[in-house]
Amino acid sequence: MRAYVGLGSNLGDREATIERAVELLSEADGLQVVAVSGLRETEPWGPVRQPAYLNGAVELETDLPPRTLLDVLLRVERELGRDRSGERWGPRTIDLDLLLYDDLAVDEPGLTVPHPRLHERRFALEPLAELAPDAVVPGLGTVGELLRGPMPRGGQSSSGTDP
Ligand code: PH2
Ligand code: MG
Ligand code: MG
Repeated sequence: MRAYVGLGSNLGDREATIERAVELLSEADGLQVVAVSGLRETEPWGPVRQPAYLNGAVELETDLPPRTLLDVLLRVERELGRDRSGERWGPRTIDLDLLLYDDLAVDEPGLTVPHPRLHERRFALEPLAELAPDAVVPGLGTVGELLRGPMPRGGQSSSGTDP
C-alpha cells in the first residue's frame, strides 16, 4: 500500500528533528520510505500564536494497516519528545500526520483518512504535490487539483522560504 505522511515541526531544531523522524520511520518494521519532499518554512496556521513551521511530506510503501501505521507515527513522535499536553493546534517538536492511505477513506475514533484538513492546508498539500500531484484525495479530487483551487476557510500558503 502507498501512504503519505505530513511532517511538521516548530520547536527546537526543526530540521534535525524532521530528519531524525524520517530516519526512525525508515528503520520501522513493515514500511519503507520511498520518497521525501523538500522542507519549507510556513506561516503558522490556526488560532494559536506560535513560531513558524518547517513542513514536508514522505511517501511510504507499507504492509501495515492504517491503524498500525498510525501507531508507528505516534511512537516516533513520542521518541522525539512530542509533548501532547499543550493546546490543540499549538506548537510541537514533531507532528507526523497520516494524510493519505491508498484510496481509502476511514473515519474512526482517533483515525481519519484522508486527513480531515488536508484539502484546506497548503502547508500539507504543497509538499504532497511534490511527491504525488496525481494522488487522489478520496471524495475531493487530486492533490494537484486541490492546490490549484481556492483554499476553503482560511487555508494557508507557504512563505516559500527554503531553509
Ligand atoms: N500544524 C498545526 C497547526 N498549525 N501551521 C503550519 N504552518 N504547519 C503545521 O504543520 C501546522 C500549523 C497543528 O497540526
Ligand atoms: Mg498536524
Ligand atoms: Mg498530528
